[in-house]
Amino acid sequence: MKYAFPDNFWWGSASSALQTEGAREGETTWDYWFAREPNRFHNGVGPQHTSTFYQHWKTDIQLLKQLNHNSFRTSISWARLIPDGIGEVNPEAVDFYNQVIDELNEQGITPFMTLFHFDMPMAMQEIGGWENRDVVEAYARYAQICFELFGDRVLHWFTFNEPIVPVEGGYLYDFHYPNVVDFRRAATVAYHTVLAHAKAVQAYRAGHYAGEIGIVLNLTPSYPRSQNPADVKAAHIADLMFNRSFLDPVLRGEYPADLVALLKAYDQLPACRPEDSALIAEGKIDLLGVNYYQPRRVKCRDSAVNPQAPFMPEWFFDSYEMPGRKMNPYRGWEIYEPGIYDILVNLRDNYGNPRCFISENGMGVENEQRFIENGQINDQYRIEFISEHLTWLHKGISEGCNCLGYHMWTFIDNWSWCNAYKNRYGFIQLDLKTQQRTIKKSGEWFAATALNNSFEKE
Ligand code: BGP
Repeated sequence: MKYAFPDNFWWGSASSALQTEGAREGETTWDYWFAREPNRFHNGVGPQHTSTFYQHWKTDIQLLKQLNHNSFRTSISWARLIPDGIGEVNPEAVDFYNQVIDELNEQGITPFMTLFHFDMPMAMQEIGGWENRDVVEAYARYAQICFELFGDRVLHWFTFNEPIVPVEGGYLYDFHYPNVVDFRRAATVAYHTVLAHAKAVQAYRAGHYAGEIGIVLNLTPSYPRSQNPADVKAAHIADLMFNRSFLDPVLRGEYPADLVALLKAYDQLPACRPEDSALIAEGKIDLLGVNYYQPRRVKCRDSAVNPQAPFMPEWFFDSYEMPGRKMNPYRGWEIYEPGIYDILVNLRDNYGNPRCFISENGMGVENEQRFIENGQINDQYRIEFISEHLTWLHKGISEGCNCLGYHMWTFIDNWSWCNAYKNRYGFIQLDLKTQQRTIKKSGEWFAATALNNSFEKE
């Protein structure tokens, strides 16, 4: 069967500044943490060992062209542009981003720009990071500076990438700096991120720029183990905490009432100011990026909560390991292709069918060299992964979902936070020693699909 996509469908991939650029001035929390606890990073490889986009951007953009991308998302590094977060703009950073943006446009590849992809300038973290409202102001200034500098040529902006992840990693589950475990502080970080988002949207609207502004959320559909009311309630609470805590403010302009009531009941609400709700209402977006990697399966708890334990989302659910689930064993994530369709249908039916696109989807695999045939990685599993997801995406579009494109994570194998280079995601293989780039089979498959705006599958 042939799966054809709408005209002008966005075909591309996503990456981020910190994971690709290397050679950075301006310290981030990642540099600081790595210097102190290198053992937290796979094989002790830190954020300075990234895929050298800062040097190779021009030839890398040629490779994007070879992959027939018509669009590409990366991020601006706040710490590169404004090393102390709040002061002088670094002219070299302005030159660098200008060159990248201009080259992308010249090559017919529409740049999509994220303003914050997990990379907090250390100077901002030192004053409390997202717990401090001054950082919200500093971010709003940074966003405004980006719009002024690049807004004439970048027409698709994203305030944040996966804003729930720094909340989970940094303040609940100890996999990002500052390694705090404290729900109330986590809720404050999440709340201030929403305020920062809304301030950036406000500034963008006030500047009457030519393009559009949105956010990228990692939506993990919450599936209950069964239709038993206790399981259904567990899935509902997980959905409120991990999806709707950002989805509702950015699409509806307000928080779900039952999320607020739940946090209030457990005395976990952040400090709010009366003027905040009007600001949040102004943060409604034009375009939603959806990152989809895995579903979340939950069941009700089997045991009582230890009242002495720190308050956690898991007070309300246990994760559920569905027998027979398909796994990506390298990343430990379930692969569930219909999830992409369920997300789109939920957006269509419950959120007014917003303009959206798949901004990340991908499969990290370890030791891909074992698949080399005639000098090229033959990653059939990735082609299978993409085409299966695309058939579900296609079904969503044919049923009226407003999905405008599909971007893969990622372009060239890049540095993956604490996993460093353990799992490879790229269309293009990176030789860490020589920095040589070689297109994988999946890259060729994607290039053909993008060119034809369609693919064939049994
Ligand atoms: C997303 C992030 C990316 C990227 C990807 C793969 O959550 O937006 O930055 O890293 O996941 O995940 P990981 O690198 O953790 O394997």
